[in-house]
Amino acid sequence: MCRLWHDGPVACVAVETVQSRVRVVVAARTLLRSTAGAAADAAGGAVAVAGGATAGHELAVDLGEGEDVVVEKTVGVATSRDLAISEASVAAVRTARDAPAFGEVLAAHASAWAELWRRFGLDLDGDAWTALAVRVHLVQLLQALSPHTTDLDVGVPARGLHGEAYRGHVFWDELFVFPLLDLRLPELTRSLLLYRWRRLPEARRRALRLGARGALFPWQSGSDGREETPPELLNPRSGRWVPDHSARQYHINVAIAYNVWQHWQVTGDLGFLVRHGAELLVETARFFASLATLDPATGCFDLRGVMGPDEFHDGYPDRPGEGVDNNAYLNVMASWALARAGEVHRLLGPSLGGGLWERIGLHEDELVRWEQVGRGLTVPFLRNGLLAQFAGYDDLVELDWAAYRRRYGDIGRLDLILEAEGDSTNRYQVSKQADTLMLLFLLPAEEFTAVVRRMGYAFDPGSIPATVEHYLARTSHGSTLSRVAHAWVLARTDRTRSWRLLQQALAGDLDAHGGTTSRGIHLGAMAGSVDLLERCYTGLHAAGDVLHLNPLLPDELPRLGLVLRYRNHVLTVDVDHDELRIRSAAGPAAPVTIAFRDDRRRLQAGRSVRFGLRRRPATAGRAPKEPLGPIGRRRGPATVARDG
Ligand code: IFM
Repeated sequence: MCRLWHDGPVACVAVETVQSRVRVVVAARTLLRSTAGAAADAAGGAVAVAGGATAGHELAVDLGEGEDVVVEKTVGVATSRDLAISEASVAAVRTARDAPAFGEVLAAHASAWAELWRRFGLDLDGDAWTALAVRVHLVQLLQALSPHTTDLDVGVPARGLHGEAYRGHVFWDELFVFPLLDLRLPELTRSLLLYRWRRLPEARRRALRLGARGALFPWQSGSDGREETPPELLNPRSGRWVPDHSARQYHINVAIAYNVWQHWQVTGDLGFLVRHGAELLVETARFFASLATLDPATGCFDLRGVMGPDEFHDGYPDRPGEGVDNNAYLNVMASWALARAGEVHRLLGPSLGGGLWERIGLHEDELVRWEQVGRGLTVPFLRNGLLAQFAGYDDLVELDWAAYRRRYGDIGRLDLILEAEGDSTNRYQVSKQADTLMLLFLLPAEEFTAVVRRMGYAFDPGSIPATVEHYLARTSHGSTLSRVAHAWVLARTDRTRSWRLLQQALAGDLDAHGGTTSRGIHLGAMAGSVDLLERCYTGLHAAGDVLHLNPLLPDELPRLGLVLRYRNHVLTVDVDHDELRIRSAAGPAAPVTIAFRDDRRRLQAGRSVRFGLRRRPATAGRAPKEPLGPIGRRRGPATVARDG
């Protein structure tokens, strides 16, 4: 539907989206002004016209020689989903008609951006290119997600609002976006989490279709949260349509649970946890608990037929499309999510949570099952003792990376290259993007170690650097998210390589040559690369009631300044290679605890704390080797035989 008309001096166009029937109205006012001051007739000079396929203004102005004329066009936009309006056309026309003159509109715009920069700015010493790239990323992020978004029922489209790629669909990319927003504009994260919460009924239906309980969020979705991953994708190299099984990426649930937990840790917003967060945690955990199957041979629980973030393996070579078994990232994070759901259940208890537990029919025996499954999920290991991406990963063939690089140059999308050769990535030890290493992207080494040990494995955190090298050598970085995650996991062991990967991540959409930026920016990588500077290089981590910082800036970054929101405090964080300074603005926030390693201090609003930092060797910051705590069931690195 498209309607064109004019309402007095305002020219209007109304359109309606085909399926969802959202009405969008654009109304324009045009003013003419002679710079000589002798007023061209503003109202009479621009006449609104509408008809046929156009709506606009006809302009007539008499100008003397050497005289300039200013044409000022102001547009009002309204949609049928806007709040506090009567009807979209009425709202758009009134906005355009009553808008102040350009100077005033510009001043309001500049002041809104100044406020955004106060909220989102990063003060980077040293490298002008990095500072510029960060600002470009933040501008793009704020085009898609801003304070305007907080009142809307919207999610995080993977390619922003910038292009048609992925049809505007929402994936798991918010996992790379929310941590930044939590510390800058937490009310926005809350609103984006509510977008997921409102779609729980659809996610429950999806879980049910798989014969499971709880909720399974869609891998790709749009307006109503139903699974919308297209069944096939076109390989432009071969011209063939190839089946797309990526909807087996049930780790989408992990992303949502993790974001709920982070939001709770950073904001301490109990109201959010009670009303929305707890239900998301419980329903996502419930799904994993019911999907898990007990293997009588090992006494362990398995998650079978899944895909990890690495989209190169949708099954074993002889069973393509059927998913793989026991993806380490999924199993460990599912265990983590089950533990968080149990923790929230205990925390809210019957007084705060009673209504919810009753409404969703949560029974004691489920809590027992969460505990059993959370502790009993299989963690696969390679024959060399390192974590395996999934069961049977090292039965796959090693790729000759050098040969493929020589032949094709950019081999990011090895899946497409191999398919065009009549081969498949399913046969090889290759990853499109961080998969196993996502564990170290999400969990600090100490927490990761504790989770795996709770699952009964005598895990040695000293194996982490070798694990990082193992998977980095087998990753093609076919997703822009990959470099962000890898720069993160290298930050403590190889700062130079971490910085290099960050620079590549920052360049992703800036050097659009040959890329897909013309079809939309990569929102996850954009926000994630800024978050890397903010949280990874400062070692910032909110856990319990403590804000931990453990900065280790790369040599290329002499100083970093941030302004963060944490538990109602506005914190100015200033860090260089010698000192960490944190000042809390005066205000009503209750004191919080800030920790630099073991040094914990209370910080009141209006006061500051300082910590001296000692330069450490490049390997510092690894999880300490602790003696194993009491573990009920202890298993050595499991060798998981692959079926079929
Ligand atoms: O969500 C990502 C996925 O991890 C890799 N392919 C692109 C998706 C959308 O950004």
